[in-house]
Amino acid sequence: KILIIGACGQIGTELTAALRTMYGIANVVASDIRKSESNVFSEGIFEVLDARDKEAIAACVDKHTITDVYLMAALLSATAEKNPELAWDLNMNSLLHVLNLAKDQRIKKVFWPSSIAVFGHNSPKKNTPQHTIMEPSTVYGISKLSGERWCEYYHKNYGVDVRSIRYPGIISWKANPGGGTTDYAVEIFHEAIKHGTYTCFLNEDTSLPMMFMDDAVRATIDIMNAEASNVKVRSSYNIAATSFTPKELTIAIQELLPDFTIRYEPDFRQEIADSWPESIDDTTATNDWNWSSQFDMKAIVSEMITNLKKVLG
Ligand code: VAH
Repeated sequence: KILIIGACGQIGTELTAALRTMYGIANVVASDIRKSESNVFSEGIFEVLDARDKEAIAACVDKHTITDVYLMAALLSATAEKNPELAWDLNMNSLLHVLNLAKDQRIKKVFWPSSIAVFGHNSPKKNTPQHTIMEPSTVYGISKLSGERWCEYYHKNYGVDVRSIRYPGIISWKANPGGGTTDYAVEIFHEAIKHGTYTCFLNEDTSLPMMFMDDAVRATIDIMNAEASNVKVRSSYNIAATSFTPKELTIAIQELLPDFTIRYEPDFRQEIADSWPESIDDTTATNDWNWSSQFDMKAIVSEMITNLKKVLG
């Protein structure tokens, strides 16, 4: 059985729905520090669970005979800068609790999300390689780079079957992101439809790697289902779909919403974004477990506007 920790987050919500469709609702236990309003959780098992509580996680694993854990709980980049100690505690200790359960063979498999935030100012900016200089300057990036090192260590020294992906900014309409720097790329659609205008917290030419949620969820399930021998990278895999700037996104939105206008008021998140890559090389993931993205920027804009028009009415 599967346990998703942090199931109510942006990725967790859609991952819960996808895994329940795939494996049956009774075989996927959702958990988070509190239950969200999403109708995804109106059926199936939900456990209130603090990802920092080692005993509570172990008890949940035993209660539901869990074999696979998807650990999606974390403070994202912007929030983590405001709460460094909490971010380190949650992002790091939750991973060590789950890795130790796998080391003690109380669970069989772990998925843990990393991020392009593991790269820093002196990493190559364009087509950032799978293996390169990594000097993250954010609390979130430091916790994700440390987590990658622990994942590789537990695999190498204890044979733990942990698999990981470096997510780019994720764009979705079913669940909102919380406290990230790439969140502008979700907020902009809600504001465009509701108010016809958006004040962007990054400047117009900030290019960042981005991905539609459907691609991210498929990548997550695919790497978990890949043959263990094909998962050669046990730190975390680069994956990519598209990269764009707020200006490029605005032009694409205006093709469908011609009256949309944008203003730019960069805030503290500009410095975070400036430390990250502009684009990612994901050749290794393609070679090892056949990864390929399906949604480019135009497709993302169409999906977001079509669906948000229905949801927002
Ligand atoms: C964030 N959405 O903005 C997350 C992600 C690469 C971005 O890590 O912090």
